[in-house]
Amino acid sequence: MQMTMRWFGTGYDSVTLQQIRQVPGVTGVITTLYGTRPGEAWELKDILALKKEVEDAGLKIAGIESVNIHDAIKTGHPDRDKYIDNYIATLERLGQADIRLICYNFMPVFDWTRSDLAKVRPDGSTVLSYNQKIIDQIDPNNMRALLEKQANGFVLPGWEPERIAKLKELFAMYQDVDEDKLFENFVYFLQRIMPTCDKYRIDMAIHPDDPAWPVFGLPRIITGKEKIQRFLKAVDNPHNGLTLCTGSLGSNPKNDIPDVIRACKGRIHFAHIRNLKHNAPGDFEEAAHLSSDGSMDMFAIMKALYDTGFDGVIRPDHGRAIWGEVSMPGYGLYDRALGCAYLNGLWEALSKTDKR
Ligand code: CS2
Ligand code: MN
Repeated sequence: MQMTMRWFGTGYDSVTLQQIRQVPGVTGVITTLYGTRPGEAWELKDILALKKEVEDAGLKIAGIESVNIHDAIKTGHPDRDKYIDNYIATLERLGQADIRLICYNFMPVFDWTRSDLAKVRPDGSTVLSYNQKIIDQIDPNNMRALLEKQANGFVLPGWEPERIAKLKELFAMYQDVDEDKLFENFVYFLQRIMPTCDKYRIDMAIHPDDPAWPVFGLPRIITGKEKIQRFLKAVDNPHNGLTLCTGSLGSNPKNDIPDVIRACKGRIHFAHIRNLKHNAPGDFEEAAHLSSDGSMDMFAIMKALYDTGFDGVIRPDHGRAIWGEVSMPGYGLYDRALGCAYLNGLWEALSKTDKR
């Protein structure tokens, strides 16, 4: 496996490449052209400039998170082919720049959803949390204001202000899109991009829905093992794969993550590893990566990856805000660096135990 950290780019991230370079075992970053909008074709020169900046700092671009998908593609709007052509142009240019891993999601309207971005834990750290009872009382039109207030001045990933500003129009676009329709549109998109992925050997890695159930009445299609297997089968190409995000899939405690890992052997191209603490059904908060701080068995998760021969890219996912750090919620340096050290330790123990 290749250990990486997510980096949003100069001007968008409080963490620097120089800091990431000093986290033991981290050799690459997962990044994006954060200023682009869903539906845009990325320019090769912008991709190459980003690549140069990362490489000048002694790191590599291990993959892109995300190349976001325009809502016309998700809703099957008559305009969708134009946006898929742009997506293909972006993939070609990334392929030309030798970047071969793309994380993206197919969630309607909202990317991840949380009810609080700074819940205080007993040790004084703060974390992102979700409580369905609170979400049920929120008008989705107020979600943006609620999250922005707690974003420490950063633009949140997937919550592009220009897009979210047109929330009423967005909800209207999805009015007739149920789960089946969304799935059909997803398959249509994948079938159109696969020839380009084959040509450049690009691995597409869909991110699971977060949380793993419908929110605000919007359909969700990547929520658990059966649905994941359904989409892997629908487009049965090794380049059509999964981002195994433990925090997103694990939001539903019924999802047995080691079992999902074993069932998707060979199709997991990217792993987001983080821990959650479940308080009650539909009520969870993020935790430190260490198993004992949350509800998940991180050893069992890493072991399933190890045992299935996972050799893809991995990153610690959201961390807690600790030691007074101010950053984009979930994306500070300190707790994610602790996460890297811990996950690297589990991996070293797994591989040395195996070899002896
Ligand atoms: C990420 C997602 O910060 C997060 O929660 O895991 O925003 C993820 O980057 C997207 O869903 C992938 O497109
Ligand atoms: Mn994730």
